Amino acid sequence: MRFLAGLVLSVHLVAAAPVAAQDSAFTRTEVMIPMRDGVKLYTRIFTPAAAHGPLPFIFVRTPYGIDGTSSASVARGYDFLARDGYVFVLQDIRGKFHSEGTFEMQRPPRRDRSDPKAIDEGTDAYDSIEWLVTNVPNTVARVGMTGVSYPGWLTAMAMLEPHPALKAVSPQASPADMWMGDDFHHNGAFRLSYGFEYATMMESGKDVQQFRFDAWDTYDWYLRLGSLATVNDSLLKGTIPTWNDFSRRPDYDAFWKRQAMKGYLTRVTVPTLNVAGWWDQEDFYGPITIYRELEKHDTAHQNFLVVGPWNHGGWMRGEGNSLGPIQFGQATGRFFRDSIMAPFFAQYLHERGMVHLAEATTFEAGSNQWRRYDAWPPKAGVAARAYYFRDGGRLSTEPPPPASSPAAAAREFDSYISDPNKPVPYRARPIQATYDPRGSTWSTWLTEDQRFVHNRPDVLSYDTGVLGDDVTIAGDISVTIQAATTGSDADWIVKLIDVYPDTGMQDLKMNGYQFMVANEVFRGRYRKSFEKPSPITPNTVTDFTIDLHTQAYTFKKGHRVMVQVQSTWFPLIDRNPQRFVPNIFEAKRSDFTVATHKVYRSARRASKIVLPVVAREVQ
Ligand code: PG9
Repeated sequence: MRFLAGLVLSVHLVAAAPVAAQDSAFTRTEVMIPMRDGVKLYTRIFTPAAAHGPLPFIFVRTPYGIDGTSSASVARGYDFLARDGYVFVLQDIRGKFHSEGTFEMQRPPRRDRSDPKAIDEGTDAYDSIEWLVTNVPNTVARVGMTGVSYPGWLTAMAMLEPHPALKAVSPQASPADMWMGDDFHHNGAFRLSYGFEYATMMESGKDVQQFRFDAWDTYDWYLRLGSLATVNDSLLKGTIPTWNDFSRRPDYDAFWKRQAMKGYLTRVTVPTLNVAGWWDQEDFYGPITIYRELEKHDTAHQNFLVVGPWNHGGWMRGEGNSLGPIQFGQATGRFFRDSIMAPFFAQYLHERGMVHLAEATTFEAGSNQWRRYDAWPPKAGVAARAYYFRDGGRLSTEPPPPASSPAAAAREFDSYISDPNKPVPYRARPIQATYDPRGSTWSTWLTEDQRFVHNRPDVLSYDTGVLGDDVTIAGDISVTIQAATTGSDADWIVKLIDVYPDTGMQDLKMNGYQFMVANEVFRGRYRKSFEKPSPITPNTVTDFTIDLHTQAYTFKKGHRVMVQVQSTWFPLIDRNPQRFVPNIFEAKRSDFTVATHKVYRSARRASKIVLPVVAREVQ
């Protein structure tokens, strides 16, 4: 989440007729724009005070409130666009802050298109654009929409059936599928802390309200909750619709599928600049998925991808020289804004200049270089290379040799005890609430040094040893775990890590730093079907294939490639009881059981990570 201006100011009086206020760079006008069903949406229009010719629009819709926006914050936040001359328009969406109507978390597209009064976020964008191009003086009917995360998703919704004046969009960090890979679940594993805190924040009132924890370290707080079956009885009393959806719809059912963008992305309607951050703690799956889905239909070559070394929305603020302690040696955010996003909108809205945007522009951290590709994942110059889990914690391109006997093969595994009552924390404690205004490490947790869990008895590690050459990857990463559990359900969390050299780093804490390059969780019950979970047969080796998504990264000579495997990641992911129950939200306290997990690394039962390694001549 990202508040537009970082501030939420006192409530303004909103009149039905336009109200204009003059401040430095822009003239601000506040209007209530009527939608097709009569609901009115609160909108602020910032017109450049010194504008000459008629100008196009940049339009941002948000559920987070526009009270905090002022001429100064627009001039500051959109400086790189303002230079080209735009009328900026910001709007509270339906049901939030000063807008009328009812908020629905990621309202899906309307079912009945023949009903002229049926609405969705796309029609609200359409009706707003119609009003703007008709009513705002000294403008041209050319509109660009953009936004990060929820506003990014609103941008994507607007492009499905675009108003004719919508000429370009940049959906940034937009979720695409909340059950499969974005804020609320990953592969069906529930993102407990984010899901709980976001749903309560958005649905406790018309504004946004942080849930008040009576603990600074939410690790303890969530553990004390016990089974999630208690949440509605003891805390929420059924008042948070999204929590009710979480708890009643644990599987990938029609509700989650209808909400997901995938099925709607059947054409590229306007030039589209998709933006993602490699270390986005909320929505990385979404923008990559939207790009890929649109790409299938991009006959006119209007669909582009940019991925940089950023956290959630990091490209829109600051210089982007670093993230957490990781250095990139250049102003990656500034580069994106000035050299990609501003020229993109200038081309399509001002019809000025031609950006020679590559199909995919990706930042390769490690070697710290921007790369331009004509496809993502790259189609040429990359070969899949398997790294096998081996004995002694080794990770090797050599597959395990055949064992001397079946009995010896049966001993070729590493095991750990996974105790859901003592889950592995996902970031170093104290784990402050996600958006705790007093401070929270949430926004950079993906860059944290994984040594804080390395060598825990319930975390396995495999590494290549010191690399003699750079290893650059570009494209998709996949993991296969051959594993058995004494329980009947289990989570598998896999982390791909760059281990920095033990000595020689100028910044002393970076010596031996374990930097997570990719990661994912897989909930074992969904290995056969996301719609119909099934128990794992205890003590039976089972194949789990996990998509670790996509990356561009160089593991430098002198570094090591490491993989860590664990079965809890708390409270990011809710605890799997490890005894199969139809709905984990209804598990009893007694269902949470200790299990022994075995990860196999024999010739017949090989566990491995497959990396898209860039061929030397292409590097
Ligand atoms: N990650 C946030 C979000 C987007 C869409 C739905 C739910 C949450 C956000 O930053 O807006």
